[in-house]
Amino acid sequence: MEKVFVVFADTEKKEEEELEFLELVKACDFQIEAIFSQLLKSITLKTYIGSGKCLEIQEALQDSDISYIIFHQDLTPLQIRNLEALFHVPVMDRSELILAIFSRRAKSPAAKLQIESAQLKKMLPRLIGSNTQLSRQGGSGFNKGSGEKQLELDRRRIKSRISEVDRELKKLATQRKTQRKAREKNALPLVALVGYTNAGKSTILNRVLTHCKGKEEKKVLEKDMLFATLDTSIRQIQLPHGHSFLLSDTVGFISHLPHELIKAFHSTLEEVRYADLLLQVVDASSKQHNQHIDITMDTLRQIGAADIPMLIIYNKCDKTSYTHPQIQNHHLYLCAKDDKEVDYLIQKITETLFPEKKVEMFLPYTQYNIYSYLKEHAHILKEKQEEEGISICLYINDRIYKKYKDFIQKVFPE
Ligand SMILES: Nc1nc2c(ncn2[C@@H]2O[C@H](COP(=O)(O)OP(=O)(O)OP(=O)(O)O)[C@@H](O)[C@H]2O)c(=O)[nH]1
Ligand SMILES: [Mg+2]
Repeated sequence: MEKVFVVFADTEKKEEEELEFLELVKACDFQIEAIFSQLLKSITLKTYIGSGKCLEIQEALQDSDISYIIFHQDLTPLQIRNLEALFHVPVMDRSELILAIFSRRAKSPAAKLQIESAQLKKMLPRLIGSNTQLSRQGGSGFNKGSGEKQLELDRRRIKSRISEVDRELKKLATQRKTQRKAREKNALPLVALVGYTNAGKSTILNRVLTHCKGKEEKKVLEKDMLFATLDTSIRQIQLPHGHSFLLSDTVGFISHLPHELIKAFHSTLEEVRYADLLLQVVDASSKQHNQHIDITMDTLRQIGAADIPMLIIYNKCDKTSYTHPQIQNHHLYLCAKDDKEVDYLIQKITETLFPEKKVEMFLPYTQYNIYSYLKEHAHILKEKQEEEGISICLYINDRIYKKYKDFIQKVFPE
């Protein structure tokens, strides 16, 4: 495990943010050797932190084998350059740390390319008068240059690699578009899980899957770790009475998600834009959950998905004093780890996607095939055999309503 120093320096103390940041550092598999905190009166332009704190870090670096010094805030290229010159150790800021996590976790070709594109774009403006960046980006295949000529060469190579990667990404986006078209042909509604990282999105996907299919093999990774999920997974969910829908799980959001990353992930998140229903999962046990909702809404606006109907799932209620399961309009209070509570969610999704009417029908005995069909595809409440046929009271969806309109005798008010 690589050892790191973490630096918190801000004009005010932000405890929750700091705790989250330490989780991010751990998610990158770093071992935290020391934490340096400074309450700043003002930000020092050249080095972000003050000279006294720089000295303290320099002293701590002696006889240590630290791989990175990680700053909680985003730094300017100049600040990074100055700090690296001072410490002789690579310096990472928040954006770079998030990119490093993504880069270590990415598995699919699309995710790998998206991260490479983001890393290269972030690296480019820093390549002016410095060559320390290239040597530590690891995996991008560029050697440490020396002198301006080498630097210019590196810049050109990076630019051409960016074009290459973006071309590949476009190809993958076209493939996804074809897959989406095929799905649209199937006319299955798409439900997308969205929300802050670690809220329980993947857990919900797995529970809904198990509940509806009882299959284990198509499960996705759920883990108490920030950014456990990077790729979009889509699963078909079969409901009773013949309904089906698609459920997608995707990368979680976080505050200050690097701008380059959002752009790079645009096509992955594109699935979300085509959803018929969003399930925003919120970790109700987090003190920051209202802020997490704001950040999720902001991110949804950025990807053009803010107007899609949404259910908000306050998850992990077992760790709170909220009553659960509980449904209040579009808000659900749940513990996704409890199978019975997942039932409520499935019920709510079904009602939202396939709204049903309560009706009374009369089917002559000559139409027994319709009766068999309804037994399988609708929710029959009451039935009575009469002389000429069967009288049934049942819930039916719009499709069935239109198909067998002629046999409906009464529609109950909602
Ligand atoms: N106590 C409790 N823990 C839960 C609940 N739901 C999920 N978890 C745990 O929360 C952690 C994160 O769950 P995930 O499903 O991986 O979260 P995610 O939203 O997919 O996270 P990312 O993919 O990292 O964005 C796991 O350790 C789950 O076991 C719940 O209702 N109660
Ligand atoms: Mg996940």
